[in-house]
Amino acid sequence: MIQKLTMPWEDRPEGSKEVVWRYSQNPIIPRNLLPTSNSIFNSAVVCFGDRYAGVFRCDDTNRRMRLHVGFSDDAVSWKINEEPLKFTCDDAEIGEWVYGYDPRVCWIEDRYYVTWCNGYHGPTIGVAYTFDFVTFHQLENAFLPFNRNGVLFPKKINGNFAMLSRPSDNGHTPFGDIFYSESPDLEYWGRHRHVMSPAPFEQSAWQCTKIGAGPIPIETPEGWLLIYHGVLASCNGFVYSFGSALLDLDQPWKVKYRSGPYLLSPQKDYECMGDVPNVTFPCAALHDDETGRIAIYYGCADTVTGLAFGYIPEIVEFTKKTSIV
Ligand code: BMA
Repeated sequence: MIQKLTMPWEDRPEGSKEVVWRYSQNPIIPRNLLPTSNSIFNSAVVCFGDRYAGVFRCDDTNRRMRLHVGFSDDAVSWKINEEPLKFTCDDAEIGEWVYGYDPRVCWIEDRYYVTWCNGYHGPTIGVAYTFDFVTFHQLENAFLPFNRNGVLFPKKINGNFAMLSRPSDNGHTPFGDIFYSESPDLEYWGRHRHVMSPAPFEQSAWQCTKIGAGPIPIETPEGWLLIYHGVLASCNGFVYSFGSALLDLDQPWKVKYRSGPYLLSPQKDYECMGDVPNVTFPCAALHDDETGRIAIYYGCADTVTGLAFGYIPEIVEFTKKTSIV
């Protein structure tokens, strides 16, 4: 999968010192794009041949959490299938749909893998693959419940598939560390390693309650660039911002640097008002190795989808310069 030069882009606004800045046309996907959608957010997009494809979290007007497939020529304007995504699965017990949300999509070797928060006696990490975004083959759930934010690495590490995840509870989880696991076959997972905990409140409060991996990590000379969300428990409820870390290339559970300040926090109306106020939740990024440009897709207030831009080398520098490790 080669990232295209036509990825979405808008220059940093004049006078802005932000490392990551918002698209002026946000939100790019309205909540009611589908006749049956209550909200479309926390979604994953990738390059797909000469266009783009994605797996979208579309909660319907029954407020059921569903996944839908979508396509786009410019990665900004999306056509999303009205019918929910249906996985094909050899094992009826695993394939039984309960709910699904917060998908990530990752190209590894010869196909796209989807991971998502899958309802199986509580939330856990569902795994499936597709070649064409039409047929999705569902595999075994990666972990025991309860778990969320399962994010694959785009290549094998030490000969194994590798995934970050965030063990949790069956509710709104007032805690949460990021862990790393490996698997030879995407079925049996082990070598679980601790990656990082929430930061001390006095040091970096936006990430002091829980943290979770966001988009697929990006390989840079300085390590795997991980954009992750962090949560502050404020007197008005949880506030979801996002920041960045650099993980060791060979041993990605070792955190080399981790940003103290956030890259982006809920500040715009569409991030602060919606079904769940004050949420910016990144699940995907497109990037271009030649220009260093990155376009980050993030859910806004659990209602709509936004886009933010930056330069990878600048985010790497920011992560190192402000690091709290
Ligand atoms: C998390 C997940 C996300 C959501 C966030 C804020 O636990 O459910 O999908 O964006 O809460 O509501």
